[in-house]
Amino acid sequence: MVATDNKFSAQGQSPPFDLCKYLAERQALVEEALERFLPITYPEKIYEAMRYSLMAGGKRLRPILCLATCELAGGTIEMAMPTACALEMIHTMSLIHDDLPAMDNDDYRRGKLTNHKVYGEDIAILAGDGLLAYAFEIVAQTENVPAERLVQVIARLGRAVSAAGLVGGQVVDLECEGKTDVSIETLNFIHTHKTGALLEACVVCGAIIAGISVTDLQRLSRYAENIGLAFQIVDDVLDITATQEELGKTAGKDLQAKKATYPSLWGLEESKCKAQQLVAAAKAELAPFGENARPLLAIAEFITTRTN
Ligand code: GRG
Repeated sequence: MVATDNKFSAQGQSPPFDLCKYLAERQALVEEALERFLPITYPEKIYEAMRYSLMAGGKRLRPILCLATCELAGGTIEMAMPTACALEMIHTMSLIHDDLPAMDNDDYRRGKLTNHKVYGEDIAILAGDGLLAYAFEIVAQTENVPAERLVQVIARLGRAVSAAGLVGGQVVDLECEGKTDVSIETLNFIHTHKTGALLEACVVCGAIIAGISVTDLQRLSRYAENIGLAFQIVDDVLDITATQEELGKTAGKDLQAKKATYPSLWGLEESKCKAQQLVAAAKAELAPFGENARPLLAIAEFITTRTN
């Protein structure tokens, strides 16, 4: 390893970016911070239910994106960690509610029984609500970040989860259930809101915490929009091509429910191709950031190569 690094520095090049190592290190930091933020206290039942889904693994892509953009924009991991954890709490609450019988009615998530299967629907709804509320509290209590930046972050998070974001996307998704004539415009609306809005918030909030310029924020926002849609296209592809073990949730659910997906509109190969084009467009937005953008470039690549 040292010899390889020396070879690259002798040629004036950086060694290849090790995404696996980077993700593993960041995942460990996020797990540790989440553990600290959510100890079990009275009433134990609700904290246990919140922790059951929050600490159940997952790629931790959202907090890692937030940390990465904060560092890219000159901030530190410590500055972004409360917001990174808040984003993971919001994401987890959306998964808990998405899995409820009134929504997607799923039995498995992150390789485990879904929250309502273990704790019942009443507690699962409250566990989601508890995570959502706590997310905003911990952002507001962030230390060593100017209050005006935190206010912007809170506004962005609020919008991302609102009817202008996740909630709106989910509503249109529910409306489209059982329809065979869902247009590509409607499908794009669903996913830019259901999946894209929170991924964009991750990227944008990390950068706001570090005090980025408006122009650079717009660039990162376009990067996020592109990876957000690519992420969902790959999600639809994996629903067809991956196993339940790989996904940690029921595979083939979209086909079974005759749901409109990118592969159902475009076919598998075209969908993969579109995801790659979006990733290329995302990467192009990072050009002005040079070497500092290596983690975000590698994460964009990971979106299309992931297997779960
Ligand atoms: C936010 C108030 C509020 C309500 C929630 C239920 C709902 C409204 C929205 C659904 C949002 C949803 C579940 C979108 C799907 C996003 C998605 C692709 C999830 C899978 O993400 P991964 O692969 O999962 O990153 P892991 O487990 O790795 O974190």
